Amino acid sequence: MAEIPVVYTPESLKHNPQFEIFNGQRTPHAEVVARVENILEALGACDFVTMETPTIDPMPWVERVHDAGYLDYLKRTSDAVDATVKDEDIQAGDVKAIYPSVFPLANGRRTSNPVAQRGTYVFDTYTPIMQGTYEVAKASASVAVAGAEKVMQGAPHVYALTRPPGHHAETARAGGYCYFNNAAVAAEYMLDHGAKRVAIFDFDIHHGNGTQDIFYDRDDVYFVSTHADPERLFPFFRGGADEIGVGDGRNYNFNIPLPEGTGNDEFHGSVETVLARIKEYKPDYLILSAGFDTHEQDPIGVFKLTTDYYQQLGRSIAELGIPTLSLQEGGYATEVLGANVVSYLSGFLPQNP
Ligand code: OKP
Ligand code: ZN
Repeated sequence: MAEIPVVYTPESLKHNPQFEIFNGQRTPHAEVVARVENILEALGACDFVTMETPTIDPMPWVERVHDAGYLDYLKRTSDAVDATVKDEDIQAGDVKAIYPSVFPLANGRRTSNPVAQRGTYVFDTYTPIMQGTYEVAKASASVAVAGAEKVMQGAPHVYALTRPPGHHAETARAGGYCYFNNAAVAAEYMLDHGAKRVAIFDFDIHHGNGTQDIFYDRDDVYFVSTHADPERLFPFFRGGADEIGVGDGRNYNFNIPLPEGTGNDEFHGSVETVLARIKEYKPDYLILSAGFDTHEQDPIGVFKLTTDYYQQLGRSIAELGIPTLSLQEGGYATEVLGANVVSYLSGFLPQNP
């Protein structure tokens, strides 16, 4: 039986963001531990996966992707959350967390004030920094790097259960539940180990603004994304079809915004367009930013894809014949997330005649 290697770390279970601030209100956080528990349960009942935990230090590649000031800020801040947030300032039972309050003006002025830095290095009020956040982000990036290593060692398809997710994290800013950009880190690892061209297809319902930002002026990484129209959904300020890259990167960024209500057939039409473009690019490797918040039951998504559809998606990707690394991004319909991942992965298995 063909097997799909899965890379995963129990460190992911330590990440426990409790709430988002939305409309000034405290609302339950969508990116919860139960997500990864549900995926693990589904994979555990699956006979075609082999599980491993990573041992690689991802920092050499994280440092290629992220700004030194940002990494320093995230480390300093997450190491000091327990001391910074006073016991009397949190509600009983809460995990201490730091959220930004003030965001930079467009005038470019910089300041070292810690309150100002919170908004300099984090772009929304959905992405708290807790004690240990830096370490858990590093563990997630290490899952991505270990997955990249396995693909480069010859595994045709690898699934890396990255949590926290990564595609919204820009060079110098966290946001959208993301701290380190796992897809970008994996791509840098591949390029550093001999790959000449890497394609990234991001099919999460949210545009991968971070990944786009990181590779916007480069032609060695082709970033392609299908997502809900940013007029409708987060991250709002990126994801338009007119964003095609700059300089050497011109025409190496390809966005396909789709309307609310997009179902299997319309979505798959766009997937075929995307895969044809990727084929033309002739990448050595293909990274998938695999978000399942396109599912019909997703509480924060607006598409109508079904669990069965993800197998067709996986199969079409596999038919390209390019070695692939799938990285977990979003997906918040917690009870069906594992089933969606398994359906997707089953599409990569050789087909029985
Ligand atoms: C992260 B990933 C709902 C607001 C949520 C943030 C979405 C982040 C998505 N309370 N907005 O791309 O799945
Ligand atoms: Zn998403």
